[in-house]
Amino acid sequence: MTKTYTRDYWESALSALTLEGRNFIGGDYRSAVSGETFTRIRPMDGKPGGTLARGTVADIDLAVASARAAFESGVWRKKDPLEKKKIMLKWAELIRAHGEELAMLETLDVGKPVLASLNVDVRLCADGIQFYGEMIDKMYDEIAPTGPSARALVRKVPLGVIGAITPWNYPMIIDAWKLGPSIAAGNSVVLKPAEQSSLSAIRLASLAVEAGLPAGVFNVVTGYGEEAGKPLALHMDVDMIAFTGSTEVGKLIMGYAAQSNVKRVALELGGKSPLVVFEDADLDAAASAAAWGCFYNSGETCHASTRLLVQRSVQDKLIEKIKAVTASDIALAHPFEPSAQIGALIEEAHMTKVLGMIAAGEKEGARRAFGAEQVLSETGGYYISPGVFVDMTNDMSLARQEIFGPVLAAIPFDTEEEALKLANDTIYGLAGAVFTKDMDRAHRFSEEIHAGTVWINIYDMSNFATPFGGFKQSGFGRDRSVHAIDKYCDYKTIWQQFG
Ligand code: TXE
Repeated sequence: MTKTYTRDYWESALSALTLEGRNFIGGDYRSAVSGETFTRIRPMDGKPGGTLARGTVADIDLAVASARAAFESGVWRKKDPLEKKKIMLKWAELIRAHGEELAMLETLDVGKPVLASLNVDVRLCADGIQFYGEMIDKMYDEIAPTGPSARALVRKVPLGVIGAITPWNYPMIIDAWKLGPSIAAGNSVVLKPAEQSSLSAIRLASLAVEAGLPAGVFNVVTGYGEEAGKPLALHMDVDMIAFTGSTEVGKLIMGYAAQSNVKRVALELGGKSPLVVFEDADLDAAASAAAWGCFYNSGETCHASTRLLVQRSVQDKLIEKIKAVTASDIALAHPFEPSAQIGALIEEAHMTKVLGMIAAGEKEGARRAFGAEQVLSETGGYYISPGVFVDMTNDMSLARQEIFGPVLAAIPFDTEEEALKLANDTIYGLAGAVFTKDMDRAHRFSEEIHAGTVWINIYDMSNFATPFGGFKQSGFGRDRSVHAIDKYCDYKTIWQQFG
């Protein structure tokens, strides 16, 4: 029987919840070495949320030492593969079993509807840990062709200590994208979650230990980017940084790696993804995809379909349909309301930034078709309604900058050639989509869009079997799929000469 969730249900669950905001190092909770904390303000109502350890270099040093000791001891990497798999699968089960609690933590931090946290974020986090757990006893090494006088083993070995720095838009999902493959490969991890969204990461770490993951294999240090993220990326004993966040900070991470120990780097950065609609497309399907693709998670999605390139002849009709879908399907409400499809933005400063970008866009001549206004201000939270701007050109700021709010920029085109040029006229290359009934054109076009993922007649469909990541300034390295394991490993040749 499916459970009915009401706002009252979540309110009372919240009052019973203990918020743990300390670091998790070496299998245990630890206050920051400095003793300092900071308070998270809840985006749904502007009230104080969890109190978190304000981690700095001293905490990073402790966590890296703990991760290194676990790695060197072999307590995890040398464990029987079947045993390791069982632990990862148990961890995934515990995540599911604590789904409501984790969903609540995610919603308190991020402001997204709690049912989305439960049905999407928690589910995909558990699925991710399970996916990589299941791989552990199915990974084979290679024997190179050498001739009969020698045997060369090509072993895929873990790198050592991985630093993961993650953002606030899908904390649990993105954490799982880093934790699953890196831990499955035998590494130890120090995770620095975004300062806005650390609660779920701390709980994931304690559940991992409960599942049997040895202490020190997965550590969490909370804190600000400059204070905790930077020392992690600069650390001489960290072998790799797996980062998801802004392109600006991604560039800094590359610099830190170069300035320290030439650690490896994988970056999943921003986007300004085009959704291209030709006049022969199914406009209802395109409208629904454009609205959900851009507005889901309040537009705080790196691969959001923020640029709508639409053939001029169907522009007005499509915008009307997007307006209708948004009004009927994408309810904006307090995150505990069962009807809510989207909730609050991450924080007041971000809401102010998004409103500023909207105002600047209007000054440049972008015309508001609907929405994109601050709403529900009486709640104390940070809400912007989904909105569309029309009469745009691709050089306007709303079409170029990653807004990370529910704002869609509609740009008309006349020919296929022009559409392709516009689609690729961006510094980013994370995702894109094409809507047309002409399958030759769909495939021609999807081959030519410079992006890590291209959808045909749909938006934002994926599963764990598909790699995710970007071209150009959207970064490099892939999360998800069996290929994600590769970046947490290296090849080692062991040559044996006979006779
Ligand atoms: O990201 P940051 P912010 C984009 C989006 C958003 C903008 C700013 O456009 O509006 O970035 O968001 C850590 N050394 N994306 O400011 O700063 C930080 O603590 C080491 C796209 O939150 O990149 C957090 O853990 N670490 C994106 C993580 O980096 C540092 C998701 C991301 O924060 C650091 C989020 C430093 N000097 C934002 N400075 C996506 N690709 O999905 C910060 N951090």
